[in-house]
Amino acid sequence: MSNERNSRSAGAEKIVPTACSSHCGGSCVLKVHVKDGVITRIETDDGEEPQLRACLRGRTYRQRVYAPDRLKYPMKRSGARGEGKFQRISWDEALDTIASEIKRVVETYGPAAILYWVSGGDQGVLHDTWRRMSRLFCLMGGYTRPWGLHSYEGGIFGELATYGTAWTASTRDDLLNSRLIILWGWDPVNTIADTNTSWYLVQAREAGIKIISIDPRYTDSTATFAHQWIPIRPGTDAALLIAMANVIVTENLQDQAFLDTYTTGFEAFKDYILGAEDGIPKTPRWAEAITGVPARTIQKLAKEYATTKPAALLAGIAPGRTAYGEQYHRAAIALAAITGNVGIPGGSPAGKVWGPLGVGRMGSGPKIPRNLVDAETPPPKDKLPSRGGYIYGHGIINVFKLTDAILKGKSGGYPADYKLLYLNNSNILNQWPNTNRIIQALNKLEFIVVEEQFMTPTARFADIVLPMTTFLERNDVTMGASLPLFYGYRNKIIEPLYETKAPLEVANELAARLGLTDYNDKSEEEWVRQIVQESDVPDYDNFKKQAIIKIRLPQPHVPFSKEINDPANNPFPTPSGKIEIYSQQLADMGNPKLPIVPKYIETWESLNDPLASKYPLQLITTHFKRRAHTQFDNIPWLRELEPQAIKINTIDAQARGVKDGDMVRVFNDRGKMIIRAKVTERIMPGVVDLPQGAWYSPDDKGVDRGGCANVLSRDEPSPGGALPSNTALVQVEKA
Ligand SMILES: Nc1nc2c(c(=O)[nH]1)N[C@H]1C(S)=C(S)[C@@H](COP(=O)(O)OP(=O)(O)OC[C@H]3O[C@@H](n4cnc5c(=O)[nH]c(N)nc54)[C@H](O)[C@@H]3O)O[C@H]1N2
Ligand SMILES: Nc1nc2c(c(=O)[nH]1)N[C@H]1C(S)=C(S)[C@@H](COP(=O)(O)OP(=O)(O)OC[C@H]3O[C@@H](n4cnc5c(=O)[nH]c(N)nc54)[C@H](O)[C@@H]3O)O[C@H]1N2
Ligand SMILES: [Mo]
Repeated sequence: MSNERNSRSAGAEKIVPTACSSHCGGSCVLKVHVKDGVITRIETDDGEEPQLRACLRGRTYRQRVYAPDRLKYPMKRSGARGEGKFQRISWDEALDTIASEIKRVVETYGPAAILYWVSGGDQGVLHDTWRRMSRLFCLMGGYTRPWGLHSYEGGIFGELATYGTAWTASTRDDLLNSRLIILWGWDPVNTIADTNTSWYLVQAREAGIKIISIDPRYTDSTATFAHQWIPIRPGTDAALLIAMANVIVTENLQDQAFLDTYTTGFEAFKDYILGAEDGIPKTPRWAEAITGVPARTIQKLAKEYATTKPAALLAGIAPGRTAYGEQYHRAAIALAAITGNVGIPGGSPAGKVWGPLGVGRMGSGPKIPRNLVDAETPPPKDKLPSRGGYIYGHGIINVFKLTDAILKGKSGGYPADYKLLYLNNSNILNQWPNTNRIIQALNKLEFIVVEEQFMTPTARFADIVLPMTTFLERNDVTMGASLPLFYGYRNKIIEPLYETKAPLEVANELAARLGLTDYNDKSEEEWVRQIVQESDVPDYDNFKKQAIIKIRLPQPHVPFSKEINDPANNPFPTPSGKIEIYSQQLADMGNPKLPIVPKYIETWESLNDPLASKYPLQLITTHFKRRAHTQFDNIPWLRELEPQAIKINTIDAQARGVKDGDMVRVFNDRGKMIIRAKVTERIMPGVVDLPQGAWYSPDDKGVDRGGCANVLSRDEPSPGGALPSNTALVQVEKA
């Protein structure tokens, strides 16, 4: 019996399993109770270990599905952009209008004038990726597709430059083989990155493995797992790593045999760290002045890392979301190589701590024809090749340059003038840097379509808003980014509410109106079947019934073990076949901001910037436990947990006469907000933290009352393409 029919059979309550995957970096089991076609409650995995237990967000999903503010009907804008005035229209009117606007823009300006962006709002293979609409636009001649990942473009850059691949993550069970674990800018208790990371860290702690946390905040992870907390000024991590390398080399603690066998360019790096290159030895004292970490602490940390083997330097991705964040990632990788911690159990290649493993296989859905817009535009100069299948690697404009590109177009040197923006699974007004500038950019566009579940800050700027299903109202599959790794069947548990539609259905109807007769010949069910057939899952019907198939790995996944154990037959995928501490590819780029060996480059808006006299506090914008970015911010049960507030150290608060719970004004030249202050010792002086993802909600003077971090952030990507969302100076005053 199909689950659809299950859910409709009167009276009896059914429990249908499915996989939550809501842009949080994890993926978990939900067991959804349904009675008479209505979800009555949600439970999670209570089966054999390792379980995939959902967090508070997954367990409140019922409130999200039935939220009174769900978008119910297609709507067209009837007021100014951002004003929030909309009027209900029929699906026919909505789709006819969108199709005719797409046609008009392609005919008048050419396909490059169409921008399409999709983020990770949800993670179903069929409905929620960029494929279905990319196919549609490519059949129309192409579209402008930005490249770059919000999360860890700095990490990808560092990994590609040094290892030649961005697939460097280990499975978390390997942590139990370590003797020392360094949580570098990482708080997995709150920011999920694989469902069970905390579970393995608990076991590591219980096994007596030493854990050190390096973070401007005394995080929940620090409190729960760490033996030592080393606070550090944001954006200075490369300096700390480079000083550690200085200590290791000065004391001759490097793994010279490893360096000789597997790496190139150590000598050039040595010249930099010892000062032969520029006359400045990168000593602990040098780094103390930059990072705020005492020289003695640096000395001890360096020796401990070099002499406790194997050691896992877990390079979190947040320090990489700073200006020149790619240097932090390159320096971390260099340090892992210098100490011979690459490719061995319990070590860590110190690439980004989170990312695909290359384990398991899943089909991919609709095929995408060649994008002629990409083909006609020269590739960007600063992008490294062989991105290892990263989907956000294609395209011609860095996503964080898009605001500028919309505002300036050809006159600013961009390949086209941009006119139409189509968005799904993303909330860019809130999540891209520099909200006020994005507002200007959105106001310049001729037509904006947003597919959404809620009237988000971005949707308020759309000309047409399309009401979409949640994943519980359609069939799809996903691959869980977790340990255990798993294949997840996302069962359609209830019928679509109100007039919502599933993404593929919208694309089908648009394609028909655009005359694209060969757009799609498969139903949802046929697509899901095909995707599963292309995967390693043997039995479709059983998969649909069980929903979760855990992949058991015989042993922890250790990246680069082949390259280390049998180097003759397994060169690294770099031009030299070695770990490239020195990169000829970067030398060829000739960009001094992308140096050939990892270097510390002072960020813009650092404490030495003259701007610091006006705006003396460094702002970081962390991921929040009660949201996945902007998602779930409107869910009452979750709102009860913790209010949106800016965290400020007691010393900084006292200097401003601010008490815990007071309202404060936070501002810089880019924007202003009024928000509650959380006064705490758990953040270092000089740094404030405003959790990202709160919904932008300006008052009538344009002052944000929602606490949207990007009102304050700067829209300039790091040279390697990263979103520098942890680099900004602000001032805080009592409101
Ligand atoms: N609950 C929840 N979980 C999530 C998400 C979410 O929105 N909510 N989002 C998911 C996604 S898509 C992503 S990309 C990841 C993001 O995951 P992360 O980037 O790891 O998360 P953050 O909370 O931004 O930052 C982690 C830690 O880095 C510290 N930090 C910030 N700047 C610096 C710095 O310059 N140096 C050092 N040493 N530390 C610094 C912060 O204080 C914080 O404790 O999280 C995923 N998981
Ligand atoms: N200042 C600052 N800014 C940041 C960050 C930071 O750390 N600091 N982090 C960055 C990072 S790492 C990331 S990944 C991005 C995240 O940026 P986004 O991915 O844009 O943020 P989300 O809130 O996940 O937005 C997803 C939207 O998709 C909608 N959605 C969910 N499911 C569906 C669906 O099935 N169909 C449709 N059509 N819509 C759906 C949700 O309602 C939501 O509005 O933010 C980035 N921005
Ligand atoms: Mo992300």
